[in-house]
Amino acid sequence: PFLENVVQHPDFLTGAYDTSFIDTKPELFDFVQKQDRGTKILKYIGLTMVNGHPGIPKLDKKPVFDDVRIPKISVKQPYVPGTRQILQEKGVAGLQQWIQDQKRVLVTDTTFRDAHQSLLATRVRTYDLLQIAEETGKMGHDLFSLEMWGGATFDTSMRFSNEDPWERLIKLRQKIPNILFQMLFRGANAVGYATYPDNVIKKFIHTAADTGIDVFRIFDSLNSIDNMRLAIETVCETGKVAEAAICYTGDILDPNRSKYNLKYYIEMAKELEKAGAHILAIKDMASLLKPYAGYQLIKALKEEVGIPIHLHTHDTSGNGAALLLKAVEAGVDIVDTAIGSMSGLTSQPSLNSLIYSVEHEERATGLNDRDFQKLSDYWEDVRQYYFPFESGMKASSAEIYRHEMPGGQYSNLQQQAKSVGLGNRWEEVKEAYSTVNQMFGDIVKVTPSSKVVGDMALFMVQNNLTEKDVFNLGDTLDFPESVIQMFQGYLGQPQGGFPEDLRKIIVKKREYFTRRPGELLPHIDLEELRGKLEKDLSREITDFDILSYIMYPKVYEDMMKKVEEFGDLSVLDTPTFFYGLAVGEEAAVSIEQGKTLIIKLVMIGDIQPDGQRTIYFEMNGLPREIMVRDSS
Ligand code: 3PY
Ligand code: ZN
Repeated sequence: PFLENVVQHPDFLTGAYDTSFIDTKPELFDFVQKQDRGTKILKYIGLTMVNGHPGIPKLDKKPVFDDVRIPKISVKQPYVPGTRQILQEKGVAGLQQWIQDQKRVLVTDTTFRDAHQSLLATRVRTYDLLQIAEETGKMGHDLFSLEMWGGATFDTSMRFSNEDPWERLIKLRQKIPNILFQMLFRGANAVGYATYPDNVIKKFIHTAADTGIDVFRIFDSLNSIDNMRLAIETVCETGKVAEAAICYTGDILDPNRSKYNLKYYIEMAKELEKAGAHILAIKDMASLLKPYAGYQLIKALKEEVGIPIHLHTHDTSGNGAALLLKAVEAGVDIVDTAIGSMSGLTSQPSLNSLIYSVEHEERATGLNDRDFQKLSDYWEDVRQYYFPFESGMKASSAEIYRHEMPGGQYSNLQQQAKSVGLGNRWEEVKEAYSTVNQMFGDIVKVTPSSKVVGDMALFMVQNNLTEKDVFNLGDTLDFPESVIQMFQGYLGQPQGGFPEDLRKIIVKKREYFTRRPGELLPHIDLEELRGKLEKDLSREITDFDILSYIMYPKVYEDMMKKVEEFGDLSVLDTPTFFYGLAVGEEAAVSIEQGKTLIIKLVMIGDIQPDGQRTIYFEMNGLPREIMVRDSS
């Protein structure tokens, strides 16, 4: 390694050295860590070559991808001040006033969060977000916000990408200083699937606000306002924007489905305004809000509440663009859309198409279609890398009105079904999803309640159970833990409560309660936890670590083990991360500012009797061999 350092030193390469070369260059002895990082990365690439990436069927050959088109803009081009500066300069009330003063319809771009959560099982990596971040900031300065965090991204970045979600936030913030950053926050469930103690909710919001989140879209998976109040109040304390959501389910136009009617939503909206919300979101997570229903709902809300209205929908039904138009006519203030090539189907309707659909009209977006086309070109290219995570859905589907599965859940549940061997029974899983909803009393389905419905649907299909079987055999069935807990009251209460007969069958002898679950959970002593983690992991533990650990203890620990084993994998380009290298191919891996490893795969050795293979690489021109276990 010492010799490696010498021959690679810039002064050595240019000949600018004399006899004091070694004495004056202590960095030449700095090889232990450097070699270590390189070795870890080689080991990861070797394992990926031999065994494939977890969750991706092993391919014979690395796929060939088109070059990525990155829009050419000058690094000197300044960032035009945007909504973030309005919030910083005028505060929340000033921002609210500014929104109300706009004639144009304002636009949120969800590409960095919900679009890939909905299309690609939430797998888009920080690398690909960072590569387009500066361009997005510079070209997208007229956007209202970028939804770029929260929802499932927090879990999946650690679970599947080995990435710290907080680092993603910090790095994106550095590159996009001018547009409001928006996150999806699951109320008392934060960014997890369970209810967390009140002190954790407060700590999470304060930390996220300090780290760069400006707009918190807060919802509750059963539309329980009691579960949302603390989050709304805490966001208000931070000086950031509390956007409270009504989750839309059912059909306000259908006289036979009166549980969630117009009156229900208007009352909920008024209560959220009273609770301190600065913006009201209509969260149509499953693409159920039909265009004319949307018009009626927004018209009524504009009359009944004084805060701006932000519409979130998915395009699963194919009626998304029509809904947006009707919403614009009804006076909606802000709408969610995704960049063209990441839009449609289970994702949001297309931002690029919206620009044209209201162009030359009074409420035109003011966004530059050419710039957004360039951003769309980038995502079209990058999306190819993630092909194993595509849902296979080829066209919009009106069956969504029947199964009511949220867009963000569709591709994720499909992956979950595959992982338990139900890939070829996906049709049955969707059908069961709808049956379970009715069994549960027709509830709002959005994370985490939607995950519970999904878990129950998988459970029924896996065990070949009908609705009748569940009632007849209930006493003998071990229901999934998430289902038991929801019926115990751990997510709060749905409109009208849970059906009593099913509760008895599911909860059995366990206790259940109907109070706000957050009230019952003891606070977590964060400093005690910090001490414990510092001891266990022998390193300094930040607030980020503590919060990640509380949300996902096992996922966090597994991520830390992988970081220990492979180092920081966020530095790898996505094709290398998922598919390794082709023989003879080179990857330039920038491990830190000014330090790049050039890694070339030379050959994969034959499998040995002990199951090991030797992988022959070159790293910065020097041969390196790595032994990895072939698990085939
Ligand atoms: C999430 O909570 O992740 C969602 O996207 C809900 O729609
Ligand atoms: Zn959504």
